Amino acid sequence: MTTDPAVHPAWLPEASFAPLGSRRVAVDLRDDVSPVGATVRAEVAAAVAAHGGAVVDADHMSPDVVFALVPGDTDPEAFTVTSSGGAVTIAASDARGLLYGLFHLVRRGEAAFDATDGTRRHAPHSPLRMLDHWDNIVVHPVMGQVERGYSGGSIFYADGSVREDLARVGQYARLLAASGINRVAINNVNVGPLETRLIGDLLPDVVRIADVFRPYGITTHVSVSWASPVRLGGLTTSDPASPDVQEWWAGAADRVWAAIPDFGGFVIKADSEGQPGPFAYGRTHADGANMLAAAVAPHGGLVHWRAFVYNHEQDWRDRRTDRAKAAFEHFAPYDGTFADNVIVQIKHGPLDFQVREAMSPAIAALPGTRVAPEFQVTTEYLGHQRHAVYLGRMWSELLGFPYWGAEDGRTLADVAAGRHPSGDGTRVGGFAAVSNVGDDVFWTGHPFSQANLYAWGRLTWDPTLDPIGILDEWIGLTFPGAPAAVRETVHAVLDESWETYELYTAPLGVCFMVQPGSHYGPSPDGYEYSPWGTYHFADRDGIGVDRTRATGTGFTGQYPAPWSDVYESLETCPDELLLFFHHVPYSHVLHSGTTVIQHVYDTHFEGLERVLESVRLWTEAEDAFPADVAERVSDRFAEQVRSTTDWRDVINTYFLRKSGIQDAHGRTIY
Ligand code: GCV
Repeated sequence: MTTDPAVHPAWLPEASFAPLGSRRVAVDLRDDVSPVGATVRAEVAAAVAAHGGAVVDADHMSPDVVFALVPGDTDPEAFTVTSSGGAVTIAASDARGLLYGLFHLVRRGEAAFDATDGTRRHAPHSPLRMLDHWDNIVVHPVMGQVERGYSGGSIFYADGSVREDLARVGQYARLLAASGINRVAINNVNVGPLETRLIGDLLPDVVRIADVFRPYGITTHVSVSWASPVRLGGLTTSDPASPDVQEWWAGAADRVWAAIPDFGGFVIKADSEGQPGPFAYGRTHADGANMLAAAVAPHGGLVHWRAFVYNHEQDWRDRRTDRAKAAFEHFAPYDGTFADNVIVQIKHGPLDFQVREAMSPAIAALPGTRVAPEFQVTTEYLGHQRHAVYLGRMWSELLGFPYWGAEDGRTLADVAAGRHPSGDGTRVGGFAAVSNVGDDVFWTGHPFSQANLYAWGRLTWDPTLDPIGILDEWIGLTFPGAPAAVRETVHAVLDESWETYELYTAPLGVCFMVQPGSHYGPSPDGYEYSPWGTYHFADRDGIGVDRTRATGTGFTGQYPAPWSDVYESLETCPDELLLFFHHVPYSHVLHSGTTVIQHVYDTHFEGLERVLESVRLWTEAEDAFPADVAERVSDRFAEQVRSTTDWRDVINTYFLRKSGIQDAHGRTIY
């Protein structure tokens, strides 16, 4: 719990502990000796020491707050809050529940003690709430220390090895526990030769990291290379059918769990973007996943097997291949065959974390499989934490997507919790997301991007939370006691910032109009003639990808009803996904009443206008913010304005030149 004063405290500044720390607090953990129990005691002791309260005996001294271990609840992370006459009791069957209860009190502040009398149980939506770090031990010549990281170096690694001093990881663990995250994968899914050794001779370093995460209820996972038996074990094959390979993995698992008995398991990216996998041996992803699963099963371990499998060496001339179809094609046929301890981790969209793309139909196609939808907290395609973009609303919309229509009501979040309409209710998965944290003093590059990390944790705990309410919590915690202007300004800048980003970047569900490689800034044809399979097919007459069954790639057929028909038909396809599913002329009239081309112009002008308005509001209020935050945010806004202007002019000019159709309002396009 030692915090480095040089590092921004994010949503746990000392002041947020005042309501708890100024009270008389009893901690009744019976004979619990768990590391998390020790954390609960230490957090309470530190809070009362800092804020004038006291640790008291529950039986004799009528405390204001009681933390009590009470047997009964089958969910070790759940807790109940009982309010009675201004006093509050947090009860849980496990210290982990008490820790979440403690952070619940911190989050609620004084309001927790004003609550009307009563008892309420709080429990997480699912038991797997994971962050994946794409951190490399060795700095990658192109991707850097943290792949798709925009927050400096890695908090885990420096100078080619695991950091000696992991205090920063401890602070991170505390922040994550206070938001609801309970698992972290510590290295990139693109696993290099050195990183492969994390389950070999570098295992003692993983032990050290797990030791730092454990007291905050966070389980450690490692990304492994499919080629480990060859790279580490000296075998000549990684064929999952080979008894030698099976034995090697079983031995590797034995060694890992002997060193870290509560280790979480392996994350794996196989046969994807150049990573090795079972295809090389003519095996399926089910063969591969189940072989690994058998190795870790005796230890209660999990295999997070990623479904991001597609052909990245596609010929753009070949119109039959549609990258969007790949995950479904590779995984749906094997539904029901994955072992109980395999979690198939599927990106929320069928392409790659775009600002707007359709939902992945693969997520709905695996009723007999444990599924974890994967999200990106780091903003690879959403402005690299240089643009102020709050993602809570986007995630909330995605998590609430009714895969079988509004009448059925079951959502993406329901599937993650095992509530698939054709499932038996036992296939409980969870959530995963790529972290946005680095060794930056603000953790996330843009100070406002902290709100995304916070929101991700909160939504994994309860996907039905109001994302603007979560943002409000974050503001209150991060800027305690700040004048009203701070709250108002952050809301004004962030509440609709996802929609704003969509306005000034790729329109109507067109994807990948970004600079190849970096994925920052506009490049409408950047991926148009590339092997990556991400095309929009703009020509002089129109734009969009025909993914219909009638005339296109047939992707719409991967959806359950009603979406298979809703997306198939031009009449019913929602405007925001029109170009994801259909190729239309620029003169096509949207449901909104405007044409495609005019929509492009209007939204790109509006997007920049909105950003300039945000900057105006920010400039008026920046003095109300802490000086270090103000300085960083102002720098980021300067870049956002430059970049947004670029987006507006490049996209508008591209479409004017393609279509030859003038802007109806005669604005400047180049
Ligand atoms: C870790 C995208 C990113 C890659 C990333 C990959 C993945 O393609 O650009 O950097 O690799 O997704 O999710 O595996």
